[in-house]
Formats: sequence, C-alpha cells, structure tokens
Amino acid sequence: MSNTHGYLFRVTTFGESHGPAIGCVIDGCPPGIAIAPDDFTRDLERRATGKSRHTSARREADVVEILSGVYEGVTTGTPIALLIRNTDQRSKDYTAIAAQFRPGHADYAYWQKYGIRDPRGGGRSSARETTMRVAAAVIAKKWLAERHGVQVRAHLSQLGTLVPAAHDWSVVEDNPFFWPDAAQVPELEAYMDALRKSGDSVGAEVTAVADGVPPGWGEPIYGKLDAELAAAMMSINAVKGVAIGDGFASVAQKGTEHRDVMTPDGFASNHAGGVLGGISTGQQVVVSVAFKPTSSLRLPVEGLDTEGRVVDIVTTGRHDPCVGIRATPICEAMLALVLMDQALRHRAQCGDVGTMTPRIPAARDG
Ligand code: EPS
Repeated sequence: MSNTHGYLFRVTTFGESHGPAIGCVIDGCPPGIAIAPDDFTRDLERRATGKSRHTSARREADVVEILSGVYEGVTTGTPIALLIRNTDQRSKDYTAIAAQFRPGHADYAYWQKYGIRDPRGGGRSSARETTMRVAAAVIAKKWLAERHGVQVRAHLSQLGTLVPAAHDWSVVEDNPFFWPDAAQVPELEAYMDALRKSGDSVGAEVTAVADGVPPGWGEPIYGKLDAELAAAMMSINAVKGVAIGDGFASVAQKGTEHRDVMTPDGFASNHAGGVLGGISTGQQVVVSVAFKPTSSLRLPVEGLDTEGRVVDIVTTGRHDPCVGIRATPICEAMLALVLMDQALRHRAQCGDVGTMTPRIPAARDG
C-alpha cells in the first residue's frame, strides 16, 4: 500500500507518531558501505523537533537501532532494518479531536478512506514518519558521495512572505531556519515569535540541490528523474508544490531566455534545474518544494465531527508553526533517495555505455 520508495534502493517505512516505534527496511543497498549508529545522529538532529523555539517542543531522542543488514560495521547487501523508539508521546492532547476533523488536515481524508484512524499525533500522517526517510538517506548520501562525489544540500528559500536577500551556503547550518542569509535571521526570529504568539501558522519553500550528479541519471519516459523527484517531494506531508529549475517561472520566459546554452567553458545558465528529457545533464539538480501552513492550530474554528455535527475545533499539542522549516533535511533526504535509486538503475542498464561527447562543465552553477 505504497509505503515503499524506489525500485532498486527500496525503502519501506512503518510506524505511527504515537506508537511504540517507527522504522524502515532498506532493500537493495549495495554491500560494503561502512555504517555505524552514530552516522545517523547529525541528520536526525537537523530534522528533529525541540531544537529551537520555532519548532514543535516534543523531544525525541531519535536513537537508531540497526537490526539487520550490517555486519562488523559494513552493509552486507541484505535488508537493512532500522528502528527508532518513540519516547515522548503525549496522546491526551488528541482526545478532544479524536472524533473531529481539523480543517486542512489529512485526518478527514484518512477517515473517509479507511473508516478508522489513529488520531494520536495524526498517526501515520504525522511528520514523525519523515524521520525514517532521513535515516535511510544517510546511507544513500554516503554511497553517493563516496562512489560519485555527489553532494546533496538544502536550504529554506522562503518563509511566509520572506525571501533570502543573499545566498551563502556556509551559514545555512548555523541558524535554526536553514536560511542562507545570516543578516536576516533576527528578522526571521521576530517573524516566527509573533506568529507563534498569534497561534497561527505559515507556509514555506525549501530548495534542495545536488552537486556532482553525472550526466545520464533518470529513465525516460515514466521514470524521469524530474518526475520521480516530484513524486518523492510530494510524498512528504504538507507539500503542495514542486518545481524543477525555474519551474513555474518558465511560463513567462521566452525560449531564448530559458535554453541553457552550452559553451566550451560549461553551460551558460541552469534554467532546466539539471534535467533534460528526464535525464541529468551534469549540472546542479535543483528542486524547490512548497509547504502549506500547518493545519493543527489552537485558534478555534467551526468544523465537523465524525457524526457530521458542527463543532468548535481547537487543536492542542506541540505543533510546528511552520512545518517547512524542519522539512529542509527531509527534502534533502528525498533528493538523495531518488538519486541513489536512479544511480543504481542507470548502472544496471547503461553501466557499459561510454559517452562520445566531452562532458560539459557545470561552470555557471550557483
Ligand atoms: C506533528 C505533531 C507534533 C510534532 C510531530 C509532528 O507531535 P505530537 O504528535 O506529539 O503532537 O512534534 O513531529 C515529530 C514528533 C517529529 O519527530 O517530526 C504532526 O502533527 O505532524
């Protein structure tokens, strides 16, 4: 039932926000990758709640247990099972809304589909599920870096109406917003403090970028790299839009503007976002992802309960006023999982192909 991502690097996640544990099984991982429990710590902390006042206050240790697939610190090629036990559930926060529908939340759609739902923290529809994507992507990122020199990064590229005035990768990990302009961080702090006090929430945009992707990854027609990136990003809770390269801005561009001219020094631009015909060009792969505002709000609103009665709905609990902030490492993880899967698929079908033309350097990437 669609709990698995990928064809060759297959990641299946399981677990609910307030159940005993969450986990994943990674099948198809190449043997010989050195993996230790500590390797997961950094990325899981980047994604975790409770790290700043601007995200949910729930505190999970997110300690990874490696149950299989790793022997003497190295992947064996057999299924890798990872487990994280949930330790800080507060399920009583959900008692009042257990038989109500939060406007804008997945609980209504889950109820219509299954006729039953785990209301505690949204169950499977909780952002908690994304933890295992980040954990699985730690392995993918390691292989991509070691084998191909691919680096996958992400930053917040819009918070509500605020956009970065400058772009400096070196500051992104030094502030709680994954923001590429250090000078704007006080403005973001004030914006988020006011938002949190008001009880409202706001949307955001994340931009994920992969450097060093060789030309050739991606499978036309139905397995295009950009199509699979869009599907992977859309599979993250709260995502409402995905753009590759210039995305919707391409609508207003002329062909002479949009085309990425090739020169002996490299591509002159990267409007395509590193993908042509669903296949990587060797340029930066650039994907932007739009997140809706969090729907769990303490501000009361009239809505319906499961019996169709009009009720006042108030969501208590420890919610992110902007779920997009913590989504930065999640988008990065999904980009890595898609690239890893496409890399293995490319190797399987086209590993022996020697391309005749010289590789065009990606000289003008940002
Ligand atoms: C979430 C609500 C909050 C967040 C949670 C996602 O948790 P709770 O269900 O306890 O109210 O803390 O995120 C995480 C726990 C996590 O690890 O990402 C939601 O409604 O999606």
